[in-house]
Amino acid sequence: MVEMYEEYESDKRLVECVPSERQLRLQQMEFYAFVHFTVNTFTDREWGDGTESEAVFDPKKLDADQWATAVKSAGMTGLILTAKHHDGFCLWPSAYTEHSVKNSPFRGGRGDVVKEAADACLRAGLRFGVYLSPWDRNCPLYGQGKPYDDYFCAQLTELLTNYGDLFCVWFDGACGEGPNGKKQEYDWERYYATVRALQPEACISICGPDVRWCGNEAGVTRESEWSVIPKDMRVGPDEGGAEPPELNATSADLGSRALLARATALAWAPAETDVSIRPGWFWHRAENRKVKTVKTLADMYLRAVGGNSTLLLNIPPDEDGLFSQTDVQRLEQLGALIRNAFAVNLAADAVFSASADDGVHPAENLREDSYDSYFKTNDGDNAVIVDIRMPEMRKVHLVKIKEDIRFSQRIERFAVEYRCGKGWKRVCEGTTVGYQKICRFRPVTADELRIVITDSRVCPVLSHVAVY
Ligand code: FUL
Repeated sequence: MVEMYEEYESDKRLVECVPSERQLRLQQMEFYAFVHFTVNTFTDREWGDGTESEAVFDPKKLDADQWATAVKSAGMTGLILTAKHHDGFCLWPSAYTEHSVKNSPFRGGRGDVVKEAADACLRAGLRFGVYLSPWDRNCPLYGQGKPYDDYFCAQLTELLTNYGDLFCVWFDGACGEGPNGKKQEYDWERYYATVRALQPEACISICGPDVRWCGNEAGVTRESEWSVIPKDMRVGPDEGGAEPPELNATSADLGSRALLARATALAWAPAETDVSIRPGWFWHRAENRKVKTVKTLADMYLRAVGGNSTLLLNIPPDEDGLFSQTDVQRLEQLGALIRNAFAVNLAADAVFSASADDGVHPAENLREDSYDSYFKTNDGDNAVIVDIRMPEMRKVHLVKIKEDIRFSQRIERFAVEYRCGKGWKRVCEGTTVGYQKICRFRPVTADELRIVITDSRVCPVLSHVAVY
């Protein structure tokens, strides 16, 4: 083993990069909701400028249980609420500003939307998280350095201590000018330390170390989504000495072997695909007929959740404080579609075998969807064929493959084939697998399928394979 690792020195670095427990938990949540709600909902804007009167915030029928029920119906596992967007208006009665629900007509000035949402999530069995924009276009302290950081951390502390366990604190990267025309340099390390101290299990997302923005707001997950990327997005020159690329969240390649070889340090940074069910993040009457179709949403779901990313789908409440009926219906239909598609695992009674294993972790371990057991080959065996023999001919169109990412992300190239007479026909080819790959293809009728792994950074470790 030791000799092997010396031989594979550069690959060893890759497999040592693994998710933290909080990252693994969030990845397993797979699909969760974003809820964008603030004064913008009433002023018909996407970005408020901070001058809005608190009086405009008046959702007369707000019912967070309606949100939670709809979110649940889609099969989502959590909800992240915009506690404060760029306009600086707080959906909770913060003690540090007058620009909040406490000066609005909502519940006679005694309301707290964050509390109502957190409680509704608890009742519905959803996990709860908060979005907090560091960019604050209302706060007079913004742009003054430490005084604003003090203000921000005080508000963060309110959110981290009064609303139960949070699964995520979502820091938006947008940074513009405040009311006095100045920009603020955020003291990120201090913000992170505050979250870690008060909610150590919460992931710090996007502008934070735990979850990576997929790089667009259109719901497009990369074909090859890597969870191991260069730490701080910095790499050295290539072999020819060419200038290092400027990497950021939108770069096409964040995790190829060639790129990682030039990185001084690596980080586990799982992708999150965020997208709104409507064109805007906030509710606008003019977009009531532009709610994404179930087909579009299902495609995004398969591409993200089936492409080594989580999916964060935004549903904005309207002026009444409710999800609109169209949105609610789409969520219900999407949920039904997903539940039906994955209702019966056609490989549950199949015989699993492999061209090789390490003698301790056989292919039969792939039947169970759990990390209690896994399938693994010997060190150095980076190509392997996993065979799935079902007891009869069955019509299949989806194959789900999961790496055991506690051992990092290893697979670089694979294909799925089915037996056709004496030969094999390929139905899909892919690159990364990671937490979960869902391969979709035209339905075929077969009693035997196989997964051909042709390239892996080190010996592959899989936790589960299912067929639908
Ligand atoms: C962006 C913001 O500017 C948008 O308004 C929205 O909140 C999106 C999720 O993040 O940076």
